[in-house]
Amino acid sequence: MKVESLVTKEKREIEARSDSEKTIDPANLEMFEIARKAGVETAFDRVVKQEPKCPYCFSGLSCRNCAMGPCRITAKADRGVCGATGDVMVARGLLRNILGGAASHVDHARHVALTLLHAARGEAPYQIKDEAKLRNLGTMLGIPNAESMEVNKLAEQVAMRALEEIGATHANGGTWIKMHSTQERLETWSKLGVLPEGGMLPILEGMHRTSMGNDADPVNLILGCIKAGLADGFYGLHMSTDLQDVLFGTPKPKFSEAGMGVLEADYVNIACHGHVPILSEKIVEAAEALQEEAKKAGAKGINVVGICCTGNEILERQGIPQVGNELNSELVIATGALDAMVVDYQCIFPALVPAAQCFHTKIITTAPIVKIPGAEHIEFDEKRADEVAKEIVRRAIENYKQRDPSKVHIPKFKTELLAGFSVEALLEVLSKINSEDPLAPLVESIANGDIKGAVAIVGCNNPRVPHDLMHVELAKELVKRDILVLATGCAAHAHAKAGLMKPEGYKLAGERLQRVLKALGEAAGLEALPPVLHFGSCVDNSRINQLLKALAEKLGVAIKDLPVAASAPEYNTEKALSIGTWAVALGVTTHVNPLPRITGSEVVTNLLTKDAEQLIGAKFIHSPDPKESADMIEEVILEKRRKLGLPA
Ligand code: SF4
Ligand code: MSK
Repeated sequence: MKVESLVTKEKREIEARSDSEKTIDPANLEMFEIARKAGVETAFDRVVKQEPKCPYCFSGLSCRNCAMGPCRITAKADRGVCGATGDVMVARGLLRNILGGAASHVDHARHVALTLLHAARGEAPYQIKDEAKLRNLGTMLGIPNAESMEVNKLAEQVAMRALEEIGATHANGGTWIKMHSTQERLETWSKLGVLPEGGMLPILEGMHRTSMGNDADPVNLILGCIKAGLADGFYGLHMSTDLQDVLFGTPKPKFSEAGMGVLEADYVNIACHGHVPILSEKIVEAAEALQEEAKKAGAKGINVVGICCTGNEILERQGIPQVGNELNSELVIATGALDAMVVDYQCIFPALVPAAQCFHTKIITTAPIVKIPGAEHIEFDEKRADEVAKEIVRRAIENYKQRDPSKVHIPKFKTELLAGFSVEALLEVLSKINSEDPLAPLVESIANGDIKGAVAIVGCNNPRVPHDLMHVELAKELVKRDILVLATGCAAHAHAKAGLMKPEGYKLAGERLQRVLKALGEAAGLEALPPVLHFGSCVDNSRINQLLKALAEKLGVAIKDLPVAASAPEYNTEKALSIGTWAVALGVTTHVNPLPRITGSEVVTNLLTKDAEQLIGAKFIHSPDPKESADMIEEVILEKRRKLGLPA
């Protein structure tokens, strides 16, 4: 379809959407009217005001990388002022987006590594919660005596190695990528020249090569995208998960609840929003310690709830209930029951502040790189973590007294969920069926077709797409076809709210998958395992690669040959693009929606949606429709099964 037609079609669809077509979350639906009456404008309103979209930006055919521009490709101009073609603009724009995503995750990992370092040196009030994981990491990193060294000494060395590998400037591929990759992948990346040196260099190099007067080869720029995606996957996602598990514990399955109904009318409600558990874990502890102070202020206690990925982090380790994902974040404020929203970094809408100004809610920013005019800033310093967390919780308690009960409206909707599926936890469940060889039952079910394949549904919400609809309908379509779904990020919130993460949800699966879920669930002392397994936050996509690597090595095949796929069906962030690129680099075909800004270049579109398969064994696919997306994904899985000689 021509760009102009795509732009017009999207304009028509977005402008015509009634409230009930904007979201499938009943709590959001209930809150729309209340928010409007209170004067709260949300992303659902603003997305309409952005229509129609600029067709040049929509298709990637624009550039503002230097002051000779901004430039765009038009009927009379087939090059920018410097001579950059449309293909270059598209490839360069995509790479810059991926660099933004990779930088976010690598900086997140750097923050966790520094916290581990301070904790190990006794300078920050955190303890090592998973010593076995630390020792295992130390061994994989080749640190001598990692098995017996004093725990804090080892933690210091692991943290230093992490920081060195993030900052590596010349060694080709550090240990972090090697310890989490199969030999086949390392060789493929090496041959393509995309093995990252470390976490930061591909980002630095990427910014350099995309500035005016540098890389003008779209193919070479796409290789830069893969390199940046790999830097993200291993020095962002994997490193964050590894070190967070060491500091806060490796998740184990636990029940909790999701939906706006987790807010409590008589309690001090504090929502943690953002991405790192470094602060939110401390907020949970401080809230526990200050319950009495809240009672003195007239509340029944303190209720901490989670939003987005920091929510997923405290859910998977502490069982904290989830009030919503990204497109719930503004409407949660309109309940009038939120006393503080504490944010760290990433996915924090600046519009939270004007929304909060219509109520008594305090938006508390904490990161030196995330300040919003009108928010209260209480700078977090991990060395003073307990003190700062208590100060924040006390601010929420004080603010409870400002709450206007006549403005409180909490939707009743909430649903049970089971979260905390780390690979270690999954193996523990599987070992109840086969203690000698825990992966064997999983491999057997995949081989005989009881599990036809597995799909990771991940990523954000995007008001250009009806909220949660693609996440939920795609998952339902897949599990019905005996395809197991693993979910992270805001996708996981959507699945939880739709009941796909509670044991009874297994009834939504196809008959053969139902049998497996029941057998595994019973082994774990449950009615069944849910058909969508909660694998954590966005950085925890690393856990999915950990599982793929284990399965590939067990079966003696490459990851690219496994009957698996991934989907980010409502993505919006640059991080989702870099994670998607990493997934394709791993050999996992990845569905994305909405369309990335690449349609202006046939060269780039063909590379990513066709030629990538030859180069790397996987590609990007796109469809805006859940049923059609499931058909495309199922076809990818069936093709892999055919190649492996497995029954369909
Ligand atoms: Fe225009 Fe080239 Fe400058 Fe981009 S880098 S704004 S295409 S002159
Ligand atoms: S929080 S990156 S909106 S998933 Fe990880 Fe949600 Fe996407 Fe942020």
